[in-house]
Amino acid sequence: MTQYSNILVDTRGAVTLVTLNRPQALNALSSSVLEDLIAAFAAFEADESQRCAVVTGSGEKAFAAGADIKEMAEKPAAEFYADDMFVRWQSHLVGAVRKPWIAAVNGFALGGGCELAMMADFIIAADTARFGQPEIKLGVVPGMGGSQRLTRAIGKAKAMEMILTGRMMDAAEAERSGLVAKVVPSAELLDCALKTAEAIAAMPPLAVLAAKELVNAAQELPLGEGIRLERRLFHVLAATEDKAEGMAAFVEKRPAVWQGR
Ligand code: CO8
Repeated sequence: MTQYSNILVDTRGAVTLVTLNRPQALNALSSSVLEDLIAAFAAFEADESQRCAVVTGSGEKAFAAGADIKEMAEKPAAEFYADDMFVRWQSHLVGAVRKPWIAAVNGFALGGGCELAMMADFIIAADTARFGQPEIKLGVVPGMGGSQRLTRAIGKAKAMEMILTGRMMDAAEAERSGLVAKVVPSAELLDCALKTAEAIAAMPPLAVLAAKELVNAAQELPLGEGIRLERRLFHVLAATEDKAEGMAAFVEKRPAVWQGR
């Protein structure tokens, strides 16, 4: 298995577990973390045996406390523009990944850490989780989608208040506001995220890809177009062997065996 410097990658059956591993810097997202994540996600996407991933942070304290401020502090504006810093997060961790992945958020998810969590298909949070977009306190704004994804997730009033004040939101408020799918005691976070990922990994693979595509399309498309896309993908899935198997298995009262075709 590939060795990475800033993350740990472990496969457990059909589930890939990725752990951000810079606890001394609260798992701050440096450009080397990004390189590792890009490689790990490409491997996950290409490996047919892998069906769902979980991303979490090492240590009790943080999922990720943001982009690496020490690295950014030294960076001239022209370099931010020339590198198109942040675009690769979107293209490699969102655009190029059709399989589902879950963010298991322990402790701080701030700035780029909150944005990384929101790139996941959904977030499961420990009761210790704290979310925030504190970039304003550094003289900037979110740069990896935070202003857009947070607003879609929790609505304009709360997102505006959080982004303008830089305050943190605790796990209970994040659940109430619709930012996270569920909150569990800290000690149960990884187990819960892995079990959820295993449950998804056991679903028919083509239907999983289509379901992810459709829910994500709802964030971008007008309702009529989204509903038309849903119908088309339903029709495509109706022609698969997995549809025949799933319905036959129900009628015959036996577990289905998925082929992914
Ligand atoms: N980057 C680099 N190092 C960090 C970061 C970070 N984001 N966060 C924490 N660390 C380091 C600290 O420097 C410290 O290292 P050291 O011991 O060497 O000084 C170590 O992690 C532990 O941190 P603290 O001692 O600060 O721990 P505390 O428990 O006292 O505080 C906090 C925890 C509240 C999480 C605090 O560390 C903090 O406020 N961190 C920064 C949070 C933040 O502002 N994140 C947003 C960063 S910007 C961003 O992500 C979006 C990028 C968009 C910008 C676009 C630019 C053009």
